[in-house]
Amino acid sequence: MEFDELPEEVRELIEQLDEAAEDEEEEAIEELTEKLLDTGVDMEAITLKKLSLCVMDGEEEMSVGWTKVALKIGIDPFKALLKGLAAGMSLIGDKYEKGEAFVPQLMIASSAMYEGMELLSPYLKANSSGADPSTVVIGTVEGDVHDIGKNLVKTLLSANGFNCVDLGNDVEADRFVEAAKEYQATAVSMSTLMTTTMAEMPKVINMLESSGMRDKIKVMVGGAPLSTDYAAKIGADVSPKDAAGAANWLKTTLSESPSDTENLN
Ligand code: B12
Repeated sequence: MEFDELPEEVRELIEQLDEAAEDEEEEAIEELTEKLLDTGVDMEAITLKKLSLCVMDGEEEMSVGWTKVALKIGIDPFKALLKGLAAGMSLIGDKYEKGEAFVPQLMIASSAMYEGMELLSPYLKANSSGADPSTVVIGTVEGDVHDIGKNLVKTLLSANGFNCVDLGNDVEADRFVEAAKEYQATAVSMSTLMTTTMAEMPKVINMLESSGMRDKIKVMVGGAPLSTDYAAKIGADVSPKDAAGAANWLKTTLSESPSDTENLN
């Protein structure tokens, strides 16, 4: 989707909608959305692209405005989150890695993502079968403060009916194990974005083993530097590639092996 290739009339309406979003003018947002729909243009593609660009540029009001558009035109809220808002974090992340963006821009971008995400959260409905929710202990490992991906995993797990105990970031290995025991967790989800902190993950798994909890608990690990090979090597159950994969894997696995969902005693 390249905006330059859109008809001029459409580009003008998009610009007006940007301004309405920036000024938080609800009625104008609604009206302009209708007008854009009337042009017959692919509004879903436009909105997803705009969501990612608003996050990349750290435009909080515009991110909220375009999230309203996404809801109005009925984009699946999970899609709006992952292919729109979160995709914008990846765009700014790539720029950062190329030296084209800096830490303050990353922080502003993440605020723009969270603003939109807050608006979506009531629509990210629990998708559980009515069974008691299983508990997942979730966190970013010790030494690592990156928590945007971890928060996405939490959002998707919660939306799928899991009860998440969020330990936050920079979490010491024994806190994962203590929380798993305290909350009788069915699974532990660990994130890390840095190669230097990956070795925290096997520590947690070894502790779960030595306390006799490992065979009753699923362990998911994730984050950009992780591979499925690494996950297998350290004895994790799986390393799905993204937040949606994590929620899907856990749901499927638990429904296939109900005995594994029994609480720890
Ligand atoms: C944003 C960011 C920051 C922000 C973090 C803000 C926050 N609250 O999280 C700030 C500015 C604080 C930061 C700090 C640092 N950062 Co930084 N940061 C990034 C950046 C640009 C984007 C990360 C991000 O949020 N991506 C978007 C999210 C959505 O993606 P994600 O976390 O990967 O999550 C997805 C998947 O990985 C997966 N996932 C995540 N967790 C889990 C868990 C499970 C179970 C599963 C299944 C899946 C899963 O699902 C998500 C998608 O759905 C990356 C570069 C990059 N392009 O990734 C560098 C990067 C991670 N940072 C890096 C570094 C080095 C640092 C610093 C040390 C300082 C520095 N020199 O920049 C400090 C770290 C201090 C510390 N002790 O932790 C390096 C790490 C290098 C390495 N390989 O070790 C990177 C790769 C940049 C680089 N190339 O230098 N950073």
